[in-house]
Amino acid sequence: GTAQIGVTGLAVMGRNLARNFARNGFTVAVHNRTAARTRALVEEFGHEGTFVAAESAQEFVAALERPRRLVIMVKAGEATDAVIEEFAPLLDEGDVIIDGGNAHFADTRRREKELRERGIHFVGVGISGGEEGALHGPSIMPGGSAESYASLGPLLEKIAAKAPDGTPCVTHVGPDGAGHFVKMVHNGIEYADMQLIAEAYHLLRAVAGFSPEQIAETFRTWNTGRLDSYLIEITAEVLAHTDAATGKPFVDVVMDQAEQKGTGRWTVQIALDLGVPVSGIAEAVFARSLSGHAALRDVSRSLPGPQPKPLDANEAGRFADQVEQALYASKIVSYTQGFHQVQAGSDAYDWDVDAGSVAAIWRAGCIIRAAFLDRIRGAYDEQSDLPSLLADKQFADEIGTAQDDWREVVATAARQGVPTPGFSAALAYYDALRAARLPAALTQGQRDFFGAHTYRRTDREGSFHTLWGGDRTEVDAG
Ligand code: NBP
Repeated sequence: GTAQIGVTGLAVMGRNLARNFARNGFTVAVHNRTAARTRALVEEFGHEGTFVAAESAQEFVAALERPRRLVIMVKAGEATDAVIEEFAPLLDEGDVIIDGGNAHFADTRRREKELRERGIHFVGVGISGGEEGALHGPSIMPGGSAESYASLGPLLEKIAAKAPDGTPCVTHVGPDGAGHFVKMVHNGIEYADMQLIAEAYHLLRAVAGFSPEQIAETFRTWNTGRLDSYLIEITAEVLAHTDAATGKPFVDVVMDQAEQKGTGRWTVQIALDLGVPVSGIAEAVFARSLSGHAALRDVSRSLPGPQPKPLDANEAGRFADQVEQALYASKIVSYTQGFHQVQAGSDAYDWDVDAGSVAAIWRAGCIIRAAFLDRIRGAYDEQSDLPSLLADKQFADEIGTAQDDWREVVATAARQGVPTPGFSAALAYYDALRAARLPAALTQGQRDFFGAHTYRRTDREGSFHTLWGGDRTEVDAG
């Protein structure tokens, strides 16, 4: 075969990824279960590069240069297993199967192990940036063996997004499921970012009394500063958009029930398993599910509580500045939590993930791309074993500066009855970490009371139990 890479699964993502490889000078074998898609791709985009269209699995495999590199871009789940089972028997030792779908990292670990035992490299790759990213340069998060990255990396570096300093947004994240794990956390952080922006919007609308167009303008201004990011940019676009049918702001005619495809939920599920407090991401996932409970919201609408009273113009401008501080501080916290989860996954599965490299490859191509990520990369560059982003002096200083406004915004939201689960959870996380003593001591006492679960003491080693039902003396519990 002559093709340096093959792509099977030519729906929107696979097609754009294949075109991206071809536009970068690679010969690309293309294949799809339904051959009409393969023919359509070559007819429409054949002029963009060198494609080898394959109708059958055998033809596809034969078209590939060895060791073969074969990208699967099909619907995540059973389809991925079906395609692997179709191709694996046709491959030779040392060939590389790449799954670019949104797989759960546990599935990737299972597939990698099974294929490794058959002599085939399996690389689970997180790809972020949607269809545009796939075509013009996504952020790419490959897992799998170091050996497979040696063969695959140079191709991925060509097609990946480039950070402002020119570095390709791809790195070997770590073995087996590390790439898909990091992609999952990326999506969790994306949920949190979106929720925080939504809360800022809600406050500017209800408390500052701004119109959607004014809020778009505010976000455009924020986007020239430290909040400079793709999500803030598109938020301004959405808010400035007018619905053609009604002439109303677009945001006012869209049903206020958020949907989700599930990667944010995975992040929280896995965080629970790993015991990582990703409260910001969890609140973002729950906020979407709450919004979808239409019947529950209907019966709750008449519950007592304040109606927000818009501020006068002077106060509104000052409040908007405070909201910017609250948004920025909350964003630092949600990235702190996300990076904690990356670290915890890396420790649990022995991946040795380099947090700074992860921040670096999120700087462009993906949905959470932002100037901010270069700051995070810088923090890890300075100290690669940084225990928490909040341990970075600059981030700590910035939160320190923001905190009065942040507290004021959360307090105002509570007084005016505007829900801000993201801002509030982030602030609670921050204050819990700062606390000299937590009421967890009382929790331990309660657990010992009803379940003899024992506790440790501040002044001595060991485990202890108090005889709560008896004379309340303390006994050594080992
Ligand atoms: P879809 O997720 O809609 O999958 C459609 C593709 O899967 C078609 O090529 C279809 O072939 C193929 N397929 C299915 Br369905 N079942 C199959 C089977 N049993 N055997 C062989 N092929 C099968 O495509 P997509 O939206 O392009 O996404 C592809 C992957 O990329 C997904 O895992 C997705 O989660 C991930 N992803 C998507 C985005 C995005 O923005 N859309 C972003 C990042 C990652 P057919 O043509 O014969 O039906």
